[in-house]
Amino acid sequence: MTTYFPNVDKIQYEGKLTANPFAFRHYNADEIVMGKSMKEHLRFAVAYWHTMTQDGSDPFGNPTNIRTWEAETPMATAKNRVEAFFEILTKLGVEYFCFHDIDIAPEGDSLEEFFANIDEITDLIKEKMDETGIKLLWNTANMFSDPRFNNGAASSNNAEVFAYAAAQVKKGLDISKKLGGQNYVFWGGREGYESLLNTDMKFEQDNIARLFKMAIAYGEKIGHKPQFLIEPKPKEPSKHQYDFDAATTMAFIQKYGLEGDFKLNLEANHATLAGHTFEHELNVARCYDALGSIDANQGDTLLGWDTDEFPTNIYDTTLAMYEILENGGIAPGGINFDSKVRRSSFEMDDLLLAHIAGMDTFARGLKAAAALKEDRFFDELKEKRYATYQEGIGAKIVADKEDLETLTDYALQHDDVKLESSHLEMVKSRLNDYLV
Ligand code: XLS
Ligand code: NI
Ligand code: NI
Repeated sequence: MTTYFPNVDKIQYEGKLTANPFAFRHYNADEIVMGKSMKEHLRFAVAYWHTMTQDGSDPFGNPTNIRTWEAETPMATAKNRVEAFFEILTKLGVEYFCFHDIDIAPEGDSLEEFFANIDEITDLIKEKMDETGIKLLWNTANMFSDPRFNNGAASSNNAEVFAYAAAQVKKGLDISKKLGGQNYVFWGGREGYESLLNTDMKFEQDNIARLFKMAIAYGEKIGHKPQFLIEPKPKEPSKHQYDFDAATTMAFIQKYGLEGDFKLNLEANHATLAGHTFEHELNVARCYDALGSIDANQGDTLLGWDTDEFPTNIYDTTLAMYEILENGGIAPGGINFDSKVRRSSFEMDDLLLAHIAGMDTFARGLKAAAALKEDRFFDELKEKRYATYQEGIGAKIVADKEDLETLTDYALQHDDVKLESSHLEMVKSRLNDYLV
């Protein structure tokens, strides 16, 4: 059997003092944190697109990545990729993966050929899954790259495009069933508009909901119910995407009565593009009991686009993991590295090194978040901050026993309101103690 990473064995936990770059320094899969192993908490997944198909090109430069799986024909390359991908997963000890239909199989010259290619490649993937025990976290249909999706997929002005997208979603659900997919994602890359001058926004959104309802109905028909997820993003490629952020997407989900079947897949870099922190988006989702899964990466605050960098910021992963602990975990979702190596990290081994960095950063986040939770750090802060609702008039307000008239009587007697300082600088400094 060919190995694509001949210099690297299965990556082990060696502790933070190790000099071995191909070792985990913080991620110790079986270590128990708050009653659960790290791997159960984190449910890491590798993204097929960034890891297997991204070539390092950008709008100003040619591909840079050296990828030894390139072969004579697209189908031969696709098959090599499956081998290499499972080698990566196995060596990293990652148990889940995610893909778009076009990542795994060449599109060929017709939809029929595309579907046949998908069937052949998913047979191969299934064999590998059975052999290794690796599972499918989610798959999705790429309904944004091909020129036919110029004006969107379900939100396209052209009904034939809608039909084409529907066929891709049907196939996506068929392969989800075949591979035991735990979730199914919709990211509406071009479900938005370029100009309101020629756009019927309500009609387009009604159509998106129509496609989602068809997906629910088809899942029921074939007896396969993955958790459906919508991945919000404010812009790029569209100027304005309908699933702008968690709150906007929840309004959509509620408007169309999709709460029972849909949750959110939240991505760190999309949060920052929307002008939010990642933890804000996770917290919004939790308010609606709709935190489904996460796309782990990080953006660059100096750049205004989706740079999809591997997460290395422990402040961010700590606050994200805190939200996940508060959520009681992320299953059946997971932590998918929707992250790509920088253009200058072009060697094969960088794929492993980058994932090790991301996994270690999340492991540190998990440990810090667990300590914050065990110490009741945020709980105590918040209990103190909202203490006036624990007794007296506050307790009556939250018990819904007051109204505008009774509160006016109260306020007239108590108009000398005293506030307490938040001491926020001290709080942030104490939080730092958990990060190192
Ligand atoms: C792009 C998105 C995409 C989704 C899956 O910005 O993050 O990769 O995760 O279509
Ligand atoms: Ni994503
Ligand atoms: Ni993204």
